[in-house]
Amino acid sequence: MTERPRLVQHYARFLPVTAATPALSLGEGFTPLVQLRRLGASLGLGNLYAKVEGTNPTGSFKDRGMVLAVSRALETGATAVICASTGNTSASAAAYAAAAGIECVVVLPRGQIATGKLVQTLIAGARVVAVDANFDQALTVVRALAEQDDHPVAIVNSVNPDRLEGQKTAAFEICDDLGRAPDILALPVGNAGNITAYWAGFGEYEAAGRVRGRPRMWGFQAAGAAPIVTGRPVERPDTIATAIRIGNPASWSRAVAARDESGGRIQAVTDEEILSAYRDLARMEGVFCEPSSAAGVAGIRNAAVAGELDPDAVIVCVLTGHGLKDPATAERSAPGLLEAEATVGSVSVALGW
Ligand code: AN7
Repeated sequence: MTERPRLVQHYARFLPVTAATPALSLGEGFTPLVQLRRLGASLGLGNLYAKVEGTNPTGSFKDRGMVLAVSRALETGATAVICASTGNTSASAAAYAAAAGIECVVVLPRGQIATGKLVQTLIAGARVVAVDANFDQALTVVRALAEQDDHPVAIVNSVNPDRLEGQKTAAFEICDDLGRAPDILALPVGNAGNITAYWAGFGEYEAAGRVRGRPRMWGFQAAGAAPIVTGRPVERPDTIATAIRIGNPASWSRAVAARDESGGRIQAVTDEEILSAYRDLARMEGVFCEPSSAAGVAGIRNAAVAGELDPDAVIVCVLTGHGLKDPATAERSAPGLLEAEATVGSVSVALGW
């Protein structure tokens, strides 16, 4: 069999791996960079792109870091991984733990996980504990559990540095595809690991002489869960974008550093703005992401409308997860069915032809 390149091997010189690190892979990374021609034109932007992370094996960017975190957990002799999650981390952890043949334990906020993510986690055999609490409280419990000495368990939330190391690879791919660094990178911010990882990735690629310059980092939080924007933790975060319903991000200070060192911004977008961008990505570009993932596009649209963007700027929006993760929100946001009888006449009437 001819082997395609594996993500961790391809970028190994930038990652904490050695010959002793188990080579685990589900085919993560190398995701498409899609030019958003129609949406870009509607905003007066000639170089608007989407990094479509929903094409990863479990349908989100989390696989980039999880492949490394689980490989390294194996290397150090862990027999289980544990995480708190708003859904995508758990789906990814469950899949890579299954492939590695180790146990996966998940603690998550009851009733707040999109259906696709929950069933992905369960079908892969993870043991899932639902708690009547939010993500931040679930993460606090998981961190304490991981520190107990009597269980050889590795925490695979983004407080695990291997997660962020792996997630840097998305920045490398964007630079490789564009042949340069973008002017602006726009992305949703929840626990703030991804913005931290991208900033590190762009910095390392520049330092290695692969590109000149680094993008400004533009992070967007949902208005009901925007602690970095308001400057204080949100006790009861609330947004339709359940993936980023996080009130006290673990990588808060590093996200602020990425913003400030890059001359960027971290702003809030409303649920209406998120859903509008989510629908338009599907209707105008054929790109179906989950609601949270559209936060970057919503933020870019606000900036374009405010006249803050150079029409020629190279802008990449990271679409962090696949639309099929959250069928309920899709169903509520999409047009309904037309009804007809099974005759040419009746269908024509229904279509208004
Ligand atoms: C689709 O799965 O925190 O700012 O537990 O699933 O790095 O946290 C998910 C986060 C953006 C935010 N988009 O990234 C989890 C979890 C999607 C996500 C984010 C998440 P970070």
